[in-house]
Amino acid sequence: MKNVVLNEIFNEMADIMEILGEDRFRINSNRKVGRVIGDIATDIEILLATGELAKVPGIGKSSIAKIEEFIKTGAIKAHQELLKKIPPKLLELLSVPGMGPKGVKAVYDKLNVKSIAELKGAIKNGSFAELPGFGDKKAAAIIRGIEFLEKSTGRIRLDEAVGAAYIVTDLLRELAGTQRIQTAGSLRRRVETIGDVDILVSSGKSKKASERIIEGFTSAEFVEEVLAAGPTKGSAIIRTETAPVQVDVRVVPKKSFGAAAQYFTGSKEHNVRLREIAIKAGLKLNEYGLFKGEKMVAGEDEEEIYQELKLAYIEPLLREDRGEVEAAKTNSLPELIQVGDIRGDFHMHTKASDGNCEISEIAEAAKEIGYKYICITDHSRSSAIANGLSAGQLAEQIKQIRKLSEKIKGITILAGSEVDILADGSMDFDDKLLAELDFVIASIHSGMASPREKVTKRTLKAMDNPYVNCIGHPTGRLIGQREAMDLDIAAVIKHAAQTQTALEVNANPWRLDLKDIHCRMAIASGVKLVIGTDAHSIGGLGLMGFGVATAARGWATKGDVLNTLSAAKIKSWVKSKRPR
Ligand code: DGT
Ligand code: CA
Ligand code: CA
Ligand code: ZN
Repeated sequence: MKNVVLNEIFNEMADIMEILGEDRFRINSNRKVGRVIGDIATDIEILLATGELAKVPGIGKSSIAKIEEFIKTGAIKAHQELLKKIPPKLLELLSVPGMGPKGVKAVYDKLNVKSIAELKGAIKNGSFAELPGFGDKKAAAIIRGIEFLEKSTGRIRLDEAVGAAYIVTDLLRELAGTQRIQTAGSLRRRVETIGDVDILVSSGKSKKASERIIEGFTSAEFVEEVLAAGPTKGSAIIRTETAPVQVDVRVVPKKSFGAAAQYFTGSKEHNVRLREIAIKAGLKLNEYGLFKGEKMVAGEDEEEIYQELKLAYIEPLLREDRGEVEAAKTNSLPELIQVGDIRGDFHMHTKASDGNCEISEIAEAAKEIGYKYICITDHSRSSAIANGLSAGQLAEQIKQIRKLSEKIKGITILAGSEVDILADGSMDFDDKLLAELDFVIASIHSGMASPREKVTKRTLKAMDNPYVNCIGHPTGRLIGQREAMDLDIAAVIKHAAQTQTALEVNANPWRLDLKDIHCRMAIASGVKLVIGTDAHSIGGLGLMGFGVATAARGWATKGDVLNTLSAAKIKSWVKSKRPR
């Protein structure tokens, strides 16, 4: 669909004209065309072909000619001409939070600033702050904007997005006229990183109600910058505890709420497949509903859309066009694992290593969640910075755990360890001690930058140990901070299947390791997954949902995940790998 890129081109033309100080009327008209195109859900090529585009308010003859030109040639001459009139890096200034076309025009005209680098210079030498209407405060805000831009890849972690969505939905719930609220986009699909947060709200019939909701959102105290505000859509950067986050709020009519939820949940690729199915069935699917001619056949609830397309309902977690549409046709979708299926948590740290609570405290908290068991897995001695336990300390801890597990009723405390895999692939503790444990996670915490062959061999060798039950955070990545090891994942999965070793889905949103597609590969090879929160505090136990969602995005069912078994079954599973 060319709508998105056309929306960008018209906006860019308006921006350049504004920077160049051209005619106000023509600037506004381009901006309006951009916005209208951005709001249209139907493919603009179809609208053009059917002549319907001429009927869309706000798009005049000359704009239609430009759109036609773009569809035929892939470019618009007027746009190319405008680009030639400005220095090549000038438009990058617009990506700095707080810099709009007016600001860019001012620094370009008066200070001859042509790039972000030059903007930084102008702020440092004080000339920026001296511009009329700017000042020190504005200069400081722009510097923060540049720093943010330099730091960010533009995508945020899942937990940051969840936090931002809470802030906004809490407000929306308070606003009069709000009926239903639904987070959509990549956040609803629980993708490992999020570009922006999408939220849908259904409102009553009146236009006023919708405007009030958008107004309420864009004027909220947590809003740092309003990017766009229209009658049914608002887009803003909001402040959160960690990072600035872009949030898009759309108000949709009640009768279209399900269709909008379906459309804006995406993914784009999934939507394209659905639209094809609709067309084949002589129907039309867009964000307003599923239509047969003029008649709406579904729209208020998402389930109806799938039903009317003769598909089983597809969970948002699966909507990536990775085979889910085919499976829905033949009613062979997996029954995905859910948080409610989880009976225990396998990975957590206490005060004994680098955690911040006692075994008894974390056990009580786990019991509160409803778990039947937990496994205490403090670090081993080689993880010195994480205050790893010596062999003697672990032996003591095992005794302590046995006593506590007796004493605290209603939950079983398993004795485990997160044992370092040493450089040669051997274990940080000897087999005799490992044999005393109920469950052993083996993890790499050093030498992660080593070549592929080395890190792979090291991991395979660890799995050969009959006391190793699981490889912790197998690739070692930290999202946005550290690359994954260059691991031969296929080899690791194959060996895990051969050695009856589970692979961890580390639920910490910094890790989500294994990631979704690797979970799917593991499951296909019959490898069991273990979901561990890697909690270092009581609150950390609450991260389980991220791990469950990641496994489910890899099509995991209850049977693929060890956490759904009873403690007794876990013990017999562990026993079956050990020498008799
Ligand atoms: P993100 O924000 O980059 O993490 O990813 P999404 O999936 O949230 O993408 P976003 O925010 O651009 O759009 C939200 C959803 O809206 C997207 O998943 C599918 C739908 N959507 C947006 N643009 C288009 C489009 O041009 N065609 C179709 N079919 N769907 C679109
Ligand atoms: Ca999004
Ligand atoms: Ca969005
Ligand atoms: Zn850990």
